[in-house]
Amino acid sequence: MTRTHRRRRWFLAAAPLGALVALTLAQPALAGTATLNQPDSPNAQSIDSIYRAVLGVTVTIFVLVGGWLVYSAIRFRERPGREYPDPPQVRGSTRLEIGWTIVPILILVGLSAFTFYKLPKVTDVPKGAMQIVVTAQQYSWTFTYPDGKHPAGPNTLVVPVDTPIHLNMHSKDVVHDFWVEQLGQKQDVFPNRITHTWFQADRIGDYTGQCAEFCGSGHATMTIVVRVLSKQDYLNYMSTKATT
Ligand SMILES: [Cu+2]
Repeated sequence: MTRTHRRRRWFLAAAPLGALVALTLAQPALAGTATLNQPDSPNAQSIDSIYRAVLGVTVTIFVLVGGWLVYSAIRFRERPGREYPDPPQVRGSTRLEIGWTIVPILILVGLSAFTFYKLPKVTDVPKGAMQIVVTAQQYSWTFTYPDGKHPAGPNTLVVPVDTPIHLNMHSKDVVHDFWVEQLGQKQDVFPNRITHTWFQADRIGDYTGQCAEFCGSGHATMTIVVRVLSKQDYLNYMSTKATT
């Protein structure tokens, strides 16, 4: 094996790891390019970056392995009138076997470490978040504010922009699942138990979501709208609602 060959082999082994590092470093520049919907909350952005890291590494491996396979199949195909001698018959290669054991382990350890690094940003509710009680029932959501009001009616949650919102959720009947994709993770909602999720919308506008656990014949109508207002608009909204 020549030095060039050895170098090329190491490059092929190191490329997926390099891709992981590059993706990790390039995250701000690539924001929102890999998923269908733009994440608009820190927890949703963390989920998106984990997704992009896994996608980047797996696509890199797929291209390298698939590319090598296609190249070999074309380059060494049988052609009429040409004789190819049998390639050298290799039996056992300690270096190769250690290599293809260690490289996948390093890739998996790298992806796990990145996931565990990002996970607290997905699950941990920031201190001082606005507390909202979410009550799920067949087939609607009720959002109750700290003052006990639920001004927007069922299925609509009105919140200020750039403010952490802590959802304390329970169900009156069966299992439901709160999911507004652009604002973060799915979270199951149970009877007799409180589950938590949070978000902090960084853009003004309406976000749509859906109960993500089949809960009966009206499940499809169990939609969610999170209406994000500017802080001033939110204050105006709440004061007009309080007087009416
Ligand atoms: Cu439901």
